[in-house]
Amino acid sequence: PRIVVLAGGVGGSRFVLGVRGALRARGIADTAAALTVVVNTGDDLWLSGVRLQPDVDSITYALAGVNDTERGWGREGDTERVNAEVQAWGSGWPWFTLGDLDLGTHLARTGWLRDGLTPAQVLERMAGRWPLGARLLPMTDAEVDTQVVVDGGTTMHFQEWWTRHRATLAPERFENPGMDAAVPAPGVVEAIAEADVVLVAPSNPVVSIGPILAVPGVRDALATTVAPVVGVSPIIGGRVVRGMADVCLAAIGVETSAAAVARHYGARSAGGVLDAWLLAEEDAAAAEEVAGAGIRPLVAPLWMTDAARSAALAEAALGAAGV
Ligand code: GDP
Ligand code: FO1
Ligand code: CA
Repeated sequence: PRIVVLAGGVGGSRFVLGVRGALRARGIADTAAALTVVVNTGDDLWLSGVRLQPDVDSITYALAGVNDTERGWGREGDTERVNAEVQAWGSGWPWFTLGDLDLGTHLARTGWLRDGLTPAQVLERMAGRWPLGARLLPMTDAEVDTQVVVDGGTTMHFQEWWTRHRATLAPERFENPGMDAAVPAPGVVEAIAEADVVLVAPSNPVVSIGPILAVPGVRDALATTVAPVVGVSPIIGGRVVRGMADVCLAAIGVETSAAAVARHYGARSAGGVLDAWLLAEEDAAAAEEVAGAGIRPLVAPLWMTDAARSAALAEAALGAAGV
């Protein structure tokens, strides 16, 4: 089957690992030919002269098996010698750490960008280092970093709001300057059009999936593909599993519940993006509400606590689409 996954960082990478695992369990050796991941680049930023792509790197490192699984970002066993020196110069942010190995990625990426490669070309080159078992596409080649407007009108980069302030400043809204002029990266629209199924990973609906859907052309591609679009709830038992997605949801007026997130994405039959929605057993009571919104509800175990559970979840999502 040809599978497209829309994904952010931590939730996205666990789910993508699950899809790759499910394909392998089916005996598919060349999973890269079957699996395309459209990755959020709304978290990206320039810092100390290098381009950071947190969600892209989380997925790349996770598929390569070199990620720090505790923190959910960066490289396993990384050190911080260079970071200490950069900060001693007063460069960067004192509350934001760039690991030594991670910096190698940012330097290589920035060098290729300066050589004139597009972000999609850079990612293709970077992905070639490891047998990732998936094709990774940035959602767009445009720089559409997320800005957060907080109470009082102050605007800051999403990373400052998320990492420095831990989402404690009430957000008024999220903005992606330049988004109106952005286009999907090469291959994104084609992959969606030619897919047998599109999966929306259990990622942050506002700042991970939101920016992907906001790239002009992506919603149209989802509306017109013959592939079913199946989403997986990032909310289990009315709670975000990890992180501060609840604060993001509140800012856009969406309750932290599996049903509310499904209604926020909307039914494809009513101008939204979903045909089906996987809910946790803990949220089974919300199935009726999801069905009422025109989205087919399916109850499944949604905890991605290990590779086997993640693969079982991915298999359930594929099964929901009949692929
Ligand atoms: P980020 O970019 O690193 O913030 O990660 P994502 O946006 O891809 O995913 C963050 C979301 O993943 C969180 O809001 C969690 O609700 C969700 N998540 C994390 N672990 C799990 C899990 O085991 N199961 C489900 N269903 N969602 C999860
Ligand atoms: N998150 C932190 O909480 N503290 C950090 O110092 C930090 C550094 C960092 C460096 C590179 C990178 O790709 C990600 C990094 N993250 C860090 C994670 C990141 O800020 C966010 O969790 C995501 O952007 C949200 O998806
Ligand atoms: Ca993210």
